[in-house]
Amino acid sequence: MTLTAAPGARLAGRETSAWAFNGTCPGPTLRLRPGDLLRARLINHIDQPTNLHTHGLHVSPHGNGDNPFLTIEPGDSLDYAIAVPTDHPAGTFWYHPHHHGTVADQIFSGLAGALLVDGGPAPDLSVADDLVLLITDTTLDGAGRVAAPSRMSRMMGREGELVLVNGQHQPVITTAPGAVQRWRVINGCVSRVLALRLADHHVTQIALDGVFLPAPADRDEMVLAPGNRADLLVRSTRSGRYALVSEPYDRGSLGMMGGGPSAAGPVTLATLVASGAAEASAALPTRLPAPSTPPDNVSRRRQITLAAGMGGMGMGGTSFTIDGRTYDPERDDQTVALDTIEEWTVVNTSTMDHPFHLHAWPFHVLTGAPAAGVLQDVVLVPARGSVRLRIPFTDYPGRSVYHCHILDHEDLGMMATINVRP
Ligand SMILES: [Cu+2]
Repeated sequence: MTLTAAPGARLAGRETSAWAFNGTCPGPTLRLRPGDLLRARLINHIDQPTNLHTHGLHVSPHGNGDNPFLTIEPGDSLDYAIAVPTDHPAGTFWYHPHHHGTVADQIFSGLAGALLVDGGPAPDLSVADDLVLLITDTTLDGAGRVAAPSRMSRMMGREGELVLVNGQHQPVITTAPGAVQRWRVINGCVSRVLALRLADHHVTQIALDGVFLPAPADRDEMVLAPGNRADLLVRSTRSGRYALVSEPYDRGSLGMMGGGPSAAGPVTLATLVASGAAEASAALPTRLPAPSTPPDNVSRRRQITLAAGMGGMGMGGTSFTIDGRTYDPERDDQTVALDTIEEWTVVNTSTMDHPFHLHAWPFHVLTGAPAAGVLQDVVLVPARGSVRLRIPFTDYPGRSVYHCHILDHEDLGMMATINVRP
């Protein structure tokens, strides 16, 4: 397939100069199966370098694979070949550009899409609808241009005035009482943590970051850091209109930059409208495919330190570092032996939360954040806290990156490299 990044997206019902993949925001939903080879030609018709990241896929970072070091200059194209292993989890992933320095700008401008892996072990879900809810945020000016962030908002991680679901502002989702819908919710926001709540409902979470949970879990509120995904089963028992909102979430703040949640109240994302003849209430699954358990033969432990704060670089000099350094693509920050298990303690010395994301090699959360019991790829590291992760590096040699998924922080240098060597 071909993916063309170019201006001219329709967003929130308006013609804009935002960017789109293949003319739409979000871009086309890519549907793959374990064992597939994704051949994608990315054509760059925007005015800055770009590239492609298949977020959450456990695939090779090498060559023309899921390689964050590639650069596609304006006017150029690149042929990606991404082989999905036959044992890949079937679930919800997404894709977006990952060219260091402009990742936040390009996603804020509309470049993102869903990537679903079908097939593989899956529960028997008799759902009436299977919906992707790719949530992004942006700010448009009166002329339909995407607003540039202030310096302060880059420091805190920009949040857009418009929170969109599949490029639409507060769309309506229709259902029938009793019917079960699967919602594949993707937090594609540059910096915004979503704290999802559906009025008068609890929802049943069945997967996190594309992997089925050990058991279905009832949720009143579902917190998703930027990059996280959750698959939810939603069933309305009665007719009515129910708002899907994101509650204010306090990510903390840096020094004098003002604290508290960025939004004063809940942000309405969509409305679920249940109407019509009631369907026989479909059963929710009680069992899900058996999860992988954290392997216990740890061969090496490391500490990774995320820091952000007022540096010594003069007035307003704020640095975003990992282990005291800003990103350098030429440097190997961690060298890992292929076919080993490692345990990483990710320490956050700053006064705001940072979502930690490792490409290509998903991890188990052991302590410090809710342990989902499955491999995941983004974990919110709390302010002045730490998380302990167990990471199987049992396949895929190659170089890739780990970083803060507040993408403004990543662009400001809060990223580092990992080299997994045979
Ligand atoms: Cu951060």
